[in-house]
Amino acid sequence: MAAPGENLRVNGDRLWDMLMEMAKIGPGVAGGNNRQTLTDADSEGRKLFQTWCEVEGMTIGVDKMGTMFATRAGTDPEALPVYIGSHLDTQPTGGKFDGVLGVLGGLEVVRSMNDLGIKTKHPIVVTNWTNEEGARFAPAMLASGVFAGVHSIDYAYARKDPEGKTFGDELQRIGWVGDEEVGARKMHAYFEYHIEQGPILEAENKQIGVVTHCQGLWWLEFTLTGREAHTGSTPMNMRVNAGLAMARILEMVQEVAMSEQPGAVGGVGQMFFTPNSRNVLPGKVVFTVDIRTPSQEKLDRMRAAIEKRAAEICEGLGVGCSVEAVGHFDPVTFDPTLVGRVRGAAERLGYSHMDVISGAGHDACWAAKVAPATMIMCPCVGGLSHNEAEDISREWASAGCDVLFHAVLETAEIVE
Ligand code: HGY
Ligand code: MN
Ligand code: MN
Repeated sequence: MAAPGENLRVNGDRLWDMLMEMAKIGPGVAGGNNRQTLTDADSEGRKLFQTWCEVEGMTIGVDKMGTMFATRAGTDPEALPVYIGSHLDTQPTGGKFDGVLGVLGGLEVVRSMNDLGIKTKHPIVVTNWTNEEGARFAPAMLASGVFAGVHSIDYAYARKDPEGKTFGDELQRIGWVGDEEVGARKMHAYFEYHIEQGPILEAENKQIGVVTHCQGLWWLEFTLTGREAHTGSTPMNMRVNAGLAMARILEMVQEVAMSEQPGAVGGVGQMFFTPNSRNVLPGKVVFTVDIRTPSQEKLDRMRAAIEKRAAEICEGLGVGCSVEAVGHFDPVTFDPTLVGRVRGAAERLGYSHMDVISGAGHDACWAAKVAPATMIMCPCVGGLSHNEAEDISREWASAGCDVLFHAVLETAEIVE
């Protein structure tokens, strides 16, 4: 395929204005966003995205997981579309750019194509995946997982949030249950543009991350059962202390991850004590261990070690222990041809770049199971993400979108 001329660029100011406009929906308390999946704020963000797409002459399809597909027609109706996707849902204390940059960056590519009157053989479809974050309903990347055949839609609809509300009911409540069968769409290729969410690109002073792989992940949800008792009058030797067991397991997870350096992480972001009263020893503790590494061998070894040692810790304290894997994907290798187009676009455009492995999980990880897929990354300030202070520069945002523009045009085949 002929590569586009190096002078083709997106409208960076327009992209930035869209990002700031979307950031007004579901504001956080510290400058970021709390636009969690299937909330009213999520629905409002979806409507704004739909309006912007329709202004560009795109047609909107929605599937039964609520995922949105905005299509710009190609010249060959038989040609499979090139998809550009990411997510508009955020963490409870999320930033303005995680996921949103990829959806609105895709829309900016279409707007630039419209400005320049560019026609392509393959249609372009900009996608907003439902529940990428997995913050409210585990696991993460739920809708793209159903699309890729990893989860059934019944499993997805039954997932519950901490208040016991189900995914299916909440999707119905906000009025975003579409009519398309999930996964019926076929892709010619899939691109995802995303902030790095780590410190490497900024530290190496690179504008573009050429993403070759994504590390694998396990989310292991532990349920520890102790005995509720008075924190004051219960002698230490009579305690069945699930809280202590949890603390020792967290320390052990840190130790296991450190023993697998370099290139392995492990930690806990969420835990629930029951009854969660200051002067009652917890009868139940529920928490999710998140472990990740690009190495399949390390990933499996870490999971086995953590589950074995957690059982030993609990046995020693007389605490009940059960574990359920509530999230998983193996390390992902992205499509070398598409990765080469991203690298070639960065070079053609004169942007500094380096190959990176994605530390965070993305919908691209599941898209890669059903189509050639890859990612493009831009730096973020201090590598910070999943924090309301998440920040990027306008220059970084538009440089990455220029690379997306070129890689997509090369794949969708410009028609003169
Ligand atoms: O967990 C992740 O890596 C992503 O942010 N959902
Ligand atoms: Mn994301
Ligand atoms: Mn995220």
